[in-house]
Amino acid sequence: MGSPVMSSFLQCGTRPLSLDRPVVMGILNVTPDSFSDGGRYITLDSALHQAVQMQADGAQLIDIGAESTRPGATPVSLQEELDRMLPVVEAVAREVDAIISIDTSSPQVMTGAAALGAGLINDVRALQRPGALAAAASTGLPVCLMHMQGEPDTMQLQPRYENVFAQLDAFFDARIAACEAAGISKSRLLIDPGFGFGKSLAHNVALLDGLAHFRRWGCPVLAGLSRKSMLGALLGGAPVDQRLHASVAAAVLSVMNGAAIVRVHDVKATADALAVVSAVLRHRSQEAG
Ligand code: 7PM
Repeated sequence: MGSPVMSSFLQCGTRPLSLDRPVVMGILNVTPDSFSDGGRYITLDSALHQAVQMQADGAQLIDIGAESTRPGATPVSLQEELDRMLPVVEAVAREVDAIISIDTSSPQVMTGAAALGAGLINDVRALQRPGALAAAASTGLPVCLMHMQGEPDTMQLQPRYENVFAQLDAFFDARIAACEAAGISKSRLLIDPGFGFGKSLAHNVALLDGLAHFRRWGCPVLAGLSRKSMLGALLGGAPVDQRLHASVAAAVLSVMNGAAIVRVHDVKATADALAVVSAVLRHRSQEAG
């Protein structure tokens, strides 16, 4: 038996999040196009119900998002994003024993949600909107910086890289420097290569295989592959409701390759699979001592 390894954790507002075992982040969409009854807003009740279920199924983080980043989606106004998001953040913070992550690029949503008890900022635009760096800094919360090439409406048209790893390195170097200059220390940052965000299938596969590369900054790596179209493509064109097993495989590979957190829709299936992975990884670190 080796000596105990240093344990790692993130302070998410008032709550500590241990990263000693793989963490499941459950996805809670509060976009009108994310549910089938055609209603304009997801109901507070149904959002709460989903959050409670995800926590019971093993999600330690609940990622709440109100702005659809779907290619071709109509942009959401700030007021609409606030109106959808804040009541759900407030209710989940009060009722659910999980840390709330907010999937937003809007400074006003970051500060509003933080005041209601959110514990982590997840920004697919890596704090590049005007005012986002200062807003995120003022919350004191950890921030997930995701890489995206282009903007959601056009990013999948012709993704091109000279060298995808080198380009992402340069991006994260610059964003980490910008965060540090704004008073967000590296110990508050998470890194996410942004699967599907301006990447071809070959890029996505290379990034999944080489995920450990992104641990170079010493920040926890977050990976989101759940139900994404790259998995549909690998299955020969499977629709989104036929991607569960591929999503679980992708989550397992992510954690085997060094991800600390996986962002998923199917919490129970993922948490069960990761219990096996976690046992093997703990065995491995004991052997290494
Ligand atoms: C349409 C297209 C709907 C894409 C939803 C999506 C990530 C994220 C999203 C990710 C982090 C999805 C995405 N993906 N945040 N937000 N990492 N940090 O498939 O990969 O959920 S939205």
